[in-house]
Amino acid sequence: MAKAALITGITGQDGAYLAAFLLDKGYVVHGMRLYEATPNTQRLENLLTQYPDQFHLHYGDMTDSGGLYRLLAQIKPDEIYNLAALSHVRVSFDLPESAANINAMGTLRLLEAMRALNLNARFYQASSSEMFGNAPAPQNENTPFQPCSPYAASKLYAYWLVRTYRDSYGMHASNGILFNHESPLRGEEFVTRKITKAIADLIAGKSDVLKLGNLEARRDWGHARDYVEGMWMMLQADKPDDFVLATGETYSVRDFVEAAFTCMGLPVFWTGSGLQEKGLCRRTGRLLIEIDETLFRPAEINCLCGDATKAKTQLGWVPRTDFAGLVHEMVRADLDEICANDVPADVTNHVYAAE
Ligand code: NAP
Ligand code: F7E
Repeated sequence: MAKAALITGITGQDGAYLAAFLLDKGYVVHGMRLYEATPNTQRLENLLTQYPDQFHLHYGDMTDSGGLYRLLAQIKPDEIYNLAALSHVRVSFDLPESAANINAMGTLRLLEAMRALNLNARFYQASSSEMFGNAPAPQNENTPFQPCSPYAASKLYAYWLVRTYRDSYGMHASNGILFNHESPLRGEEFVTRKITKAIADLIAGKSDVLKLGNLEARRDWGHARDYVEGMWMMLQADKPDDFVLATGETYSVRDFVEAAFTCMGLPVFWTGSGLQEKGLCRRTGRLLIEIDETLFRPAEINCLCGDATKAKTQLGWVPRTDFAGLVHEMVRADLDEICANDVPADVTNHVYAAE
C-alpha cells in the first residue's frame, strides 16, 4: 500500500518541493494549509491538477491543538514533515509571540497529538542554521547553539522537544538543521528572491531601484529541491537522528547581488560607503541598488557555513546545485515569468542575448 505523508506548511517553498518529490515516489500526500480568505495555493496548482487522487489539502493551524489532533486521527500518516512556521527572521522581531506560538508551541502540539493517538509515524522537524547564531563557522551537529532572534529561539525550543520526545518515548523523530535554501519558489520577502524579482521588474520597467539592508552577511545558500530529498532520507534511516544539510560554501549578500545582476548583463560597481553606498551599472552608470537602514536587523548573524559531512556519510545526501547554478535558475525564472506577460520583444531578446 502507498505510504501516506502529512506536510505542515504545504503552501510554502519547501512544502511545494517536498510534495512534488513524495508524489513522484508514489506517496499519498496530505498537505496542511492555513485558512485564508483568498487561497494561497499558487505553488501547488500544477501538482493538484497532476495528482488529483494522490494529493489532498486540509485546513489546519499550528496554534489549534484540536484541529491538529483530528487531522492526525483522520489521516494516520506514516510520515510527518513539520515545515509550518513563521519563518522570516526579521518579522520574528516584530511578532515574537507569534513565532513562539507557531514554531515552538506548534511543534509541541503536534508531538502531543501524536502521543495522545499513539501514532507510530516518523517525524521530521524543520530546524534551522539560525539556531547557531554567531557560533564560529563551519557549523555542524556538534556546534553549540547561540540563537540571536525570536525565530531562532523558537526553533531551538522545537529542536530540543524533538530530541526529548525521541529519547523519552522512542519516537522516530529527527531534526534537519538546514542552512538557507532557495529556489524560484522562494518567498519574495527573502533576500535572494527579492533580488532576482527586482532584476526582472527592473528589466520590465516595473521598478526602479533595489533597496537592501546588510550586504556583508554571509550565508550558505543551497537549492530547496536538493534539501527536501535530504528531509526524506532522514525519515528512511533506521534510526532517528539530527543532521545538518548545507553546501559548505558561503557567500555574502553582496556576492549574490553581483552574481544575479551580472547574469543579466548588468555588472555592478559600488560607490560610497555605509548607508550612502550605492550600486551602479558599470556599463551605463544607472543607479541599481541603494541601502535602506530599515532593512537591517536588531541582531545579525554574520557568517553561516555548514558542514554536512554527517548527512553525506550516513545518508548519502549530496547537494547538486552550486551557487552559480542557483542564482542563474532564480534570475531566469523571474525573467521568464515577467517576459511571458508584459515585456516588449526587443527587451526580451536583448536580455536573453546577454546570458
Ligand atoms: P515558508 O515558505 O515561509 O513556508 C512556511 C509555511 O508555514 C507556509 O505554508 C505558511 O502558510 C505556513 N504557516 C505559517 N503559520 C502557520 C500556522 N500558524 N499554522 C500552519 N501553517 C502555518 O518557509 P520555507 O522556506 O518553505 O521553510 C520551511 C520550513 O523550514 C520552515 O519551518 C522554516 O522555518 C524552515 N527552514 C527554512 C529554511 C530555508 O532556507 N528555506 C532553512 C532552515 C529552516 P502561508 O503560506 O499560508 O503563510
Ligand atoms: O536574509 C540580509 C539579512 O531573510 C538573509 C529563512 O528561511 O534562512 C532564512 O533566514 C540575509 C540576512 O534569510 C535584506 O540581514 C540584506 O543577513 O533571506 P533572508 P535568513 O534571515 O538567513 C534561515 C536558515 C531560516 O531558517 C529562515 O527561516 O540577507 N539582507 N538585505 C536582507 N534580508 C532580507 N530579507 N531583505 C533585505 O532587503
